[in-house]
Amino acid sequence: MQKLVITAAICGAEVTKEHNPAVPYTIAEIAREAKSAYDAGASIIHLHVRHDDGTPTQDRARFQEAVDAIRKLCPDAIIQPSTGGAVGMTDLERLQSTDIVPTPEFATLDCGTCNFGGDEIFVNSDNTIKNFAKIMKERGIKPELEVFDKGMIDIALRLDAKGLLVHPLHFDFVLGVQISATVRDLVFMAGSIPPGATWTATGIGRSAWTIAAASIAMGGHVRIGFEDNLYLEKGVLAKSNGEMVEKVKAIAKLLGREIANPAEARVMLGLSK
Ligand code: KMH
Ligand code: ZN
Repeated sequence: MQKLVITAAICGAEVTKEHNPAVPYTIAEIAREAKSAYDAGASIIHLHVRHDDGTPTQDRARFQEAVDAIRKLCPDAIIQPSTGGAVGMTDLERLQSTDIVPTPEFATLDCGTCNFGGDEIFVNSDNTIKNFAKIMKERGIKPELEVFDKGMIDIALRLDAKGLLVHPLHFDFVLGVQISATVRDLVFMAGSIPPGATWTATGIGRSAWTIAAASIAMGGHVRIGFEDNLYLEKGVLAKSNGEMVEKVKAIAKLLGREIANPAEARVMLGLSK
Protein backbone atom coordinates (compact mmCIF):
# COMPACT_ATOMS: atom_id res chain seq x y z
CA MET A 1 0.00 0.00 0.00
CA GLN A 2 1.10 3.60 -0.64
CA LYS A 3 2.53 5.56 2.23
CA LEU A 4 0.05 7.53 4.33
CA VAL A 5 -0.25 11.29 3.91
CA ILE A 6 -1.40 13.01 7.10
CA THR A 7 -3.06 16.42 6.95
CA ALA A 8 -3.34 18.43 10.15
CA ALA A 9 -6.31 20.80 10.28
CA ILE A 10 -4.83 22.75 13.17
CA CYS A 11 -7.30 25.54 13.78
CA GLY A 12 -10.51 25.70 11.77
CA ALA A 13 -12.93 28.60 11.96
CA GLU A 14 -15.53 27.30 14.38
CA VAL A 15 -13.82 25.79 17.43
CA THR A 16 -12.67 28.01 20.30
CA LYS A 17 -10.46 27.97 23.37
CA GLU A 18 -13.66 27.40 25.37
CA HIS A 19 -13.90 24.02 23.59
CA ASN A 20 -10.19 23.28 24.05
CA PRO A 21 -7.66 25.80 25.43
CA ALA A 22 -5.02 24.58 22.96
CA VAL A 23 -7.00 25.85 19.91
CA PRO A 24 -4.62 28.39 18.32
CA TYR A 25 -5.61 32.03 17.59
CA THR A 26 -2.44 34.15 17.48
CA ILE A 27 0.24 33.76 14.82
CA ALA A 28 2.61 32.34 17.42
CA GLU A 29 0.00 29.80 18.54
CA ILE A 30 -0.81 28.81 14.96
CA ALA A 31 2.89 28.33 14.20
CA ARG A 32 3.31 26.29 17.40
CA GLU A 33 0.41 23.99 16.47
CA ALA A 34 1.65 23.59 12.89
CA LYS A 35 5.09 22.61 14.18
CA SER A 36 3.67 20.12 16.65
CA ALA A 37 1.76 18.42 13.83
CA TYR A 38 4.68 18.57 11.40
CA ASP A 39 7.14 17.18 13.94
CA ALA A 40 4.72 14.32 14.59
CA GLY A 41 4.51 13.42 10.88
CA ALA A 42 1.91 15.61 9.18
CA SER A 43 3.08 16.68 5.76
CA ILE A 44 0.09 18.96 5.01
CA ILE A 45 -1.07 21.83 7.21
CA HIS A 46 -4.68 22.80 6.38
CA LEU A 47 -4.80 26.42 7.42
CA HIS A 48 -7.44 28.82 8.72
CA VAL A 49 -6.42 31.97 10.57
CA ARG A 50 -7.94 34.02 13.38
CA HIS A 51 -7.63 37.46 14.85
CA ASP A 52 -5.94 37.43 18.24
CA ASP A 53 -9.38 37.32 19.92
CA GLY A 54 -10.25 34.13 18.03
CA THR A 55 -12.55 35.64 15.39
CA PRO A 56 -12.06 33.83 12.06
CA THR A 57 -10.70 35.92 9.21
CA GLN A 58 -9.56 35.35 5.63
CA ASP A 59 -7.50 38.56 5.67
CA ARG A 60 -4.67 38.31 3.13
CA ALA A 61 -2.08 39.91 5.42
CA ARG A 62 -2.99 37.61 8.31
CA PHE A 63 -2.60 34.55 6.06
CA GLN A 64 0.75 35.86 4.84
CA GLU A 65 1.93 36.31 8.41
CA ALA A 66 0.79 32.83 9.41
CA VAL A 67 2.32 31.14 6.38
CA ASP A 68 5.63 32.97 6.89
CA ALA A 69 5.70 31.93 10.55
CA ILE A 70 4.87 28.30 9.75
CA ARG A 71 7.42 28.21 6.95
CA LYS A 72 10.20 29.22 9.39
CA LEU A 73 9.43 26.25 11.64
CA CYS A 74 8.32 23.68 9.05
CA PRO A 75 10.41 24.51 5.97
CA ASP A 76 9.11 21.83 3.59
CA ALA A 77 5.53 21.39 4.87
CA ILE A 78 2.72 21.60 2.32
CA ILE A 79 0.63 24.54 3.48
CA GLN A 80 -2.96 24.34 2.29
CA PRO A 81 -4.94 27.56 2.89
CA SER A 82 -8.68 27.22 3.31
CA THR A 83 -10.85 29.01 0.78
CA GLY A 84 -13.89 27.96 2.80
CA GLY A 85 -13.20 30.40 5.60
CA ALA A 86 -16.18 30.64 7.93
CA VAL A 87 -19.93 30.49 7.33
CA GLY A 88 -21.22 33.85 6.08
CA MET A 89 -18.04 35.16 4.44
CA THR A 90 -18.22 36.50 0.89
CA ASP A 91 -16.41 34.84 -2.02
CA LEU A 92 -13.96 37.74 -2.28
CA GLU A 93 -13.16 37.54 1.40
CA ARG A 94 -12.61 33.79 1.16
CA LEU A 95 -10.30 33.98 -1.86
CA GLN A 96 -7.78 36.28 -0.13
CA SER A 97 -6.01 33.23 1.31
CA THR A 98 -4.84 32.28 -2.19
CA ASP A 99 -3.41 35.73 -2.86
CA ILE A 100 -0.21 35.39 -0.85
CA VAL A 101 3.48 35.06 -1.72
CA PRO A 102 4.61 32.59 -2.85
CA THR A 103 1.33 31.44 -4.41
CA PRO A 104 0.14 28.37 -2.47
CA GLU A 105 0.66 25.02 -4.18
CA PHE A 106 -2.56 23.63 -2.70
CA ALA A 107 -5.86 25.09 -1.39
CA THR A 108 -9.32 23.80 -0.58
CA LEU A 109 -12.21 23.98 -3.05
CA ASP A 110 -15.58 23.35 -1.38
CA CYS A 111 -17.84 21.56 -3.83
CA GLY A 112 -21.34 22.32 -2.59
CA THR A 113 -23.63 23.96 -0.08
CA CYS A 114 -24.28 22.22 3.20
CA ASN A 115 -25.95 22.50 6.58
CA PHE A 116 -23.52 23.36 9.34
CA GLY A 117 -25.93 22.85 12.25
CA GLY A 118 -28.69 25.06 13.62
CA ASP A 119 -29.35 27.89 11.17
CA GLU A 120 -25.81 27.86 9.75
CA ILE A 121 -25.54 27.21 6.03
CA PHE A 122 -22.16 27.00 4.29
CA VAL A 123 -23.04 28.42 0.87
CA ASN A 124 -21.19 27.37 -2.28
CA SER A 125 -23.31 28.08 -5.36
CA ASP A 126 -22.40 26.52 -8.71
CA ASN A 127 -20.98 29.87 -9.82
CA THR A 128 -18.87 30.21 -6.67
CA ILE A 129 -17.40 26.75 -7.13
CA LYS A 130 -16.74 27.38 -10.83
CA ASN A 131 -15.10 30.76 -10.18
CA PHE A 132 -12.92 29.43 -7.38
CA ALA A 133 -11.81 26.52 -9.61
CA LYS A 134 -10.99 28.90 -12.49
CA ILE A 135 -9.00 31.25 -10.28
CA MET A 136 -7.06 28.41 -8.70
CA LYS A 137 -6.27 26.96 -12.11
CA GLU A 138 -5.08 30.36 -13.40
CA ARG A 139 -2.86 30.79 -10.34
CA GLY A 140 -1.44 27.24 -10.57
CA ILE A 141 -2.99 26.16 -7.27
CA LYS A 142 -4.09 22.54 -7.01
CA PRO A 143 -7.52 22.24 -5.41
CA GLU A 144 -8.29 19.73 -2.71
CA LEU A 145 -11.94 18.96 -3.45
CA GLU A 146 -13.84 19.21 -0.17
CA VAL A 147 -16.89 16.97 -0.48
CA PHE A 148 -19.41 16.68 2.34
CA ASP A 149 -21.62 14.14 0.55
CA LYS A 150 -21.80 12.09 -2.64
CA GLY A 151 -23.59 14.85 -4.61
CA MET A 152 -20.56 17.07 -4.13
CA ILE A 153 -18.37 14.43 -5.79
CA ASP A 154 -20.73 14.63 -8.78
CA ILE A 155 -20.50 18.44 -8.80
CA ALA A 156 -16.68 18.15 -8.83
CA LEU A 157 -16.81 15.64 -11.69
CA ARG A 158 -18.98 18.04 -13.72
CA LEU A 159 -16.38 20.76 -13.16
CA ASP A 160 -13.71 18.32 -14.27
CA ALA A 161 -15.65 17.60 -17.46
CA LYS A 162 -15.39 21.34 -18.21
CA GLY A 163 -11.60 21.16 -17.83
CA LEU A 164 -11.55 23.28 -14.68
CA LEU A 165 -9.70 20.87 -12.40
CA VAL A 166 -6.14 19.59 -12.12
CA HIS A 167 -5.23 15.88 -12.34
CA PRO A 168 -4.87 13.66 -10.47
CA LEU A 169 -8.04 14.84 -8.73
CA HIS A 170 -7.65 14.90 -4.96
CA PHE A 171 -10.71 14.65 -2.72
CA ASP A 172 -11.22 15.22 0.99
CA PHE A 173 -14.28 13.30 2.20
CA VAL A 174 -15.66 15.22 5.17
CA LEU A 175 -17.93 12.81 7.03
CA GLY A 176 -20.19 13.76 9.89
CA VAL A 177 -21.39 17.21 8.78
CA GLN A 178 -23.83 16.14 6.12
CA ILE A 179 -23.24 12.51 5.13
CA SER A 180 -22.91 10.28 8.21
CA ALA A 181 -19.46 9.38 9.50
CA THR A 182 -19.74 5.63 9.07
CA VAL A 183 -17.45 3.14 7.40
CA ARG A 184 -20.34 2.23 5.07
CA ASP A 185 -20.51 5.81 3.83
CA LEU A 186 -16.72 6.13 3.58
CA VAL A 187 -16.66 3.04 1.36
CA PHE A 188 -19.49 4.55 -0.73
CA MET A 189 -17.61 7.85 -1.16
CA ALA A 190 -14.28 6.17 -1.98
CA GLY A 191 -16.07 3.98 -4.54
CA SER A 192 -17.63 7.04 -6.20
CA ILE A 193 -14.47 8.79 -7.43
CA PRO A 194 -12.72 8.03 -10.72
CA PRO A 195 -9.73 5.68 -10.99
CA GLY A 196 -6.46 7.51 -10.45
CA ALA A 197 -7.95 10.09 -8.09
CA THR A 198 -6.49 10.26 -4.58
CA TRP A 199 -8.41 10.82 -1.35
CA THR A 200 -8.19 11.84 2.24
CA ALA A 201 -10.91 11.29 4.83
CA THR A 202 -11.96 13.43 7.75
CA GLY A 203 -14.36 12.32 10.45
CA ILE A 204 -15.96 15.05 12.51
CA GLY A 205 -16.11 14.72 16.30
CA ARG A 206 -15.65 11.36 17.92
CA SER A 207 -15.90 9.58 14.56
CA ALA A 208 -12.49 11.03 13.65
CA TRP A 209 -10.69 7.95 14.94
CA THR A 210 -12.95 5.36 13.29
CA ILE A 211 -12.72 7.18 9.99
CA ALA A 212 -8.93 7.56 10.33
CA ALA A 213 -8.51 3.83 11.02
CA ALA A 214 -10.83 2.85 8.15
CA SER A 215 -9.10 5.20 5.75
CA ILE A 216 -5.67 3.84 6.70
CA ALA A 217 -6.93 0.28 6.14
CA MET A 218 -8.53 1.18 2.79
CA GLY A 219 -5.47 2.93 1.34
CA GLY A 220 -6.76 6.48 1.69
CA HIS A 221 -5.10 9.34 3.54
CA VAL A 222 -6.09 10.98 6.81
CA ARG A 223 -6.94 14.48 8.03
CA ILE A 224 -6.98 15.11 11.76
CA GLY A 225 -6.80 18.16 14.01
CA PHE A 226 -8.68 20.65 16.16
CA GLU A 227 -10.79 21.83 13.22
CA ASP A 228 -12.49 18.44 13.17
CA ASN A 229 -12.12 16.97 16.65
CA LEU A 230 -10.89 18.18 20.03
CA TYR A 231 -10.51 14.89 21.90
CA LEU A 232 -7.76 12.30 21.94
CA GLU A 233 -10.19 9.82 23.41
CA LYS A 234 -13.52 9.95 25.24
CA GLY A 235 -13.30 12.72 27.87
CA VAL A 236 -9.62 13.48 27.17
CA LEU A 237 -8.94 16.75 25.37
CA ALA A 238 -5.96 16.64 23.02
CA LYS A 239 -3.12 18.86 24.28
CA SER A 240 -1.93 19.64 20.75
CA ASN A 241 -2.50 18.79 17.13
CA GLY A 242 0.77 16.89 17.31
CA GLU A 243 -0.71 14.54 19.89
CA MET A 244 -3.49 13.67 17.45
CA VAL A 245 -1.06 13.13 14.57
CA GLU A 246 0.94 10.81 16.86
CA LYS A 247 -2.22 8.75 17.44
CA VAL A 248 -2.85 8.47 13.68
CA LYS A 249 0.76 7.35 13.28
CA ALA A 250 0.30 4.70 15.98
CA ILE A 251 -2.82 3.33 14.23
CA ALA A 252 -0.94 3.32 10.92
CA LYS A 253 1.95 1.43 12.50
CA LEU A 254 -0.41 -1.22 13.86
CA LEU A 255 -1.90 -1.60 10.39
CA GLY A 256 1.50 -1.67 8.67
CA ARG A 257 1.24 1.65 6.83
CA GLU A 258 4.30 3.90 6.61
CA ILE A 259 4.03 7.69 6.81
CA ALA A 260 4.88 9.89 3.82
CA ASN A 261 7.14 12.89 4.25
CA PRO A 262 6.25 16.15 2.45
CA ALA A 263 8.41 15.35 -0.60
CA GLU A 264 6.73 11.95 -0.98
CA ALA A 265 3.30 13.50 -0.42
CA ARG A 266 3.96 16.04 -3.20
CA VAL A 267 4.70 13.22 -5.65
CA MET A 268 1.73 11.10 -4.56
CA LEU A 269 -0.74 13.99 -4.80
CA GLY A 270 0.70 15.43 -8.00
CA LEU A 271 1.84 18.66 -6.37
CA SER A 272 5.40 18.57 -7.64
CA LYS A 273 5.80 20.80 -10.65
N1 KMH B 1 -15.25 26.47 8.04
C1 KMH B 1 -16.12 25.97 7.03
C2 KMH B 1 -17.24 26.93 6.80
C3 KMH B 1 -12.55 24.59 4.03
O1 KMH B 1 -11.64 24.80 4.82
O2 KMH B 1 -12.43 24.74 2.82
C4 KMH B 1 -15.44 25.68 5.75
C5 KMH B 1 -14.29 24.81 5.81
C6 KMH B 1 -13.89 24.15 4.54
O3 KMH B 1 -13.62 24.65 6.81
ZN1 ZN C 1 -11.13 24.04 6.85
